Amino acid sequence: MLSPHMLPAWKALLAHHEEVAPLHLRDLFAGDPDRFDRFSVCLDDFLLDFSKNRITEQTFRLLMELARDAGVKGWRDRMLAGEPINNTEDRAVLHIALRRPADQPLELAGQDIMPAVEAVRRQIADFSRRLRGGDWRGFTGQPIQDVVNIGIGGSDLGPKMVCEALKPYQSPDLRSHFVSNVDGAHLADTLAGLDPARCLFIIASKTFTTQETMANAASARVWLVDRLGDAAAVSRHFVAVSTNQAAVRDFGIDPANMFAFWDWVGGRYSLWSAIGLPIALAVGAERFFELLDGAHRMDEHFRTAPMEKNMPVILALLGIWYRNFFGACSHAVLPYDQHLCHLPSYLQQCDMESNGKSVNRAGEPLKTASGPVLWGEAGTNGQHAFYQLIHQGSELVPADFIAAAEPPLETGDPLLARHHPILLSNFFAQAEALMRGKTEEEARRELEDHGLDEEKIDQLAPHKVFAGNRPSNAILFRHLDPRTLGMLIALYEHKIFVQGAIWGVNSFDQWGVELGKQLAKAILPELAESGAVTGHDSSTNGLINHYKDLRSTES
Ligand code: G6Q
Repeated sequence: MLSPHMLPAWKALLAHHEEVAPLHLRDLFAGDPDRFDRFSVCLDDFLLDFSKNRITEQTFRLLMELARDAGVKGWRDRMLAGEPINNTEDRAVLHIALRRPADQPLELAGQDIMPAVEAVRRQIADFSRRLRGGDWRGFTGQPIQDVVNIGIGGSDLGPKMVCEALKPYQSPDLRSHFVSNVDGAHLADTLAGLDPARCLFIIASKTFTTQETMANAASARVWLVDRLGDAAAVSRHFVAVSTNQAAVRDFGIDPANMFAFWDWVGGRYSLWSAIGLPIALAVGAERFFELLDGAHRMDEHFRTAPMEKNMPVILALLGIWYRNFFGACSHAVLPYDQHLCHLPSYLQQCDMESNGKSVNRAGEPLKTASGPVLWGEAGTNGQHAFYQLIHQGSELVPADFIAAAEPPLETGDPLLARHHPILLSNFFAQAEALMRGKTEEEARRELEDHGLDEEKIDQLAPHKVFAGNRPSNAILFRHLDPRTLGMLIALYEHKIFVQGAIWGVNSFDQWGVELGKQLAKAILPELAESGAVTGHDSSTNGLINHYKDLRSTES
């Protein structure tokens, strides 16, 4: 397979990087009053400002050429047409079908998949209406008050992030909980204080074999049956979301209470499927469908907008510019929105599991770097924690700033309105500070204004200098409503896709998570056996044996 570094545009970018690296964003802005207009795109009220990036018009042209040389359009069309682009698992990648209008057929292996998608949507809407309306009741006849989603990875992070993001739209009568960790503390802490008669458990697992989820599901069942005193209660308190009907039945869940999805939906791309059931229960099916509509809006933008105006393509190319030409190892996601507090960890999975690869689709070692470490935190907390490194550290950390211009519509709370301008002033200021920096001259002048003597100024000035020239994107929309959230998530999904296409990796498998699982399976029985283990390396043997000693002696 042709490595991207062999493409003419890549080579041109390498040479061009030498010219751009010394340029300062401050000067680029000073020299071009239209820079914002030149380097920003709008879709409805959703704005992407990418003008604070270390690019010139020539950089932008070359990056677009790279996308063309790498055949991004072709890969996009193959994905949208349902070709099995997940080649190591021989699967299509069709999460876009999950947010597609039902009356637009989409064929996979000669069959229109939209009727099946629509049937599950109707099942979700029906169940959500019954549960939220109090028609679906627990075993003792009480309405449900707590929904506990048990799942992990893609069966947890998406719905958890979205439920938090749409908190202002949630019904106060129904609380959402998410249990993922196999550490019993996660389940025990969640269940403490819950009334089993008013709990609904959603067992969310594509495979229905995942160790953590199955262990948590089994313990939740014991907890419920012990407290309600009848195994028959399971059918009123457990539903499943899975592709594995046989395993769901074996667990004791009536297949009538199972919500299906399909192997062409990757785990980390599955919140749009029945994996989104907790979202529909929390905010209502209509809101869930608005989320799908928003994602579809972005899908259409990705499909039809010219590359130069295409937000996912632009974000992807900028990421590649920093990763492969500036050697940036990480990328920060900084939502100035408390309700987006789980967005960084959600995107961490979506991005790092998709593009954290070191062989290409053909299994050959990559000759370029691939996905960076993605991290972040809701603003303004990060400002008082790690922003120091982004401003003055030795690493270049490109960042995405994300904010809504207004607090969510649904909340009439004046407290939010009062705080919002303070929050947004920080959103604007941090990106500006990263870009501009503070020169030595400015730093010295400030110290002089504070009345410091020459010696103190000489001593402090180097610490007060900010080099600036630190790139960022800004995403600004009106409200964090379901539709806008759908657009935002789909934007990142497609960005990740475009990057994978350029690096030549399969963004839709995740073999890297397998080895640890296999080893844990082998180690679990060893923990129960008496005597020392000897079959591993000396470190693993030593750790297991120390664990056994600690467990066999009293503290
Ligand atoms: C995501 C991955 C992974 C998966 C979990 C849970 O793309 O495939 O995070 O979602 O391992 O898997 P199950 O849904 O099968 O339990």
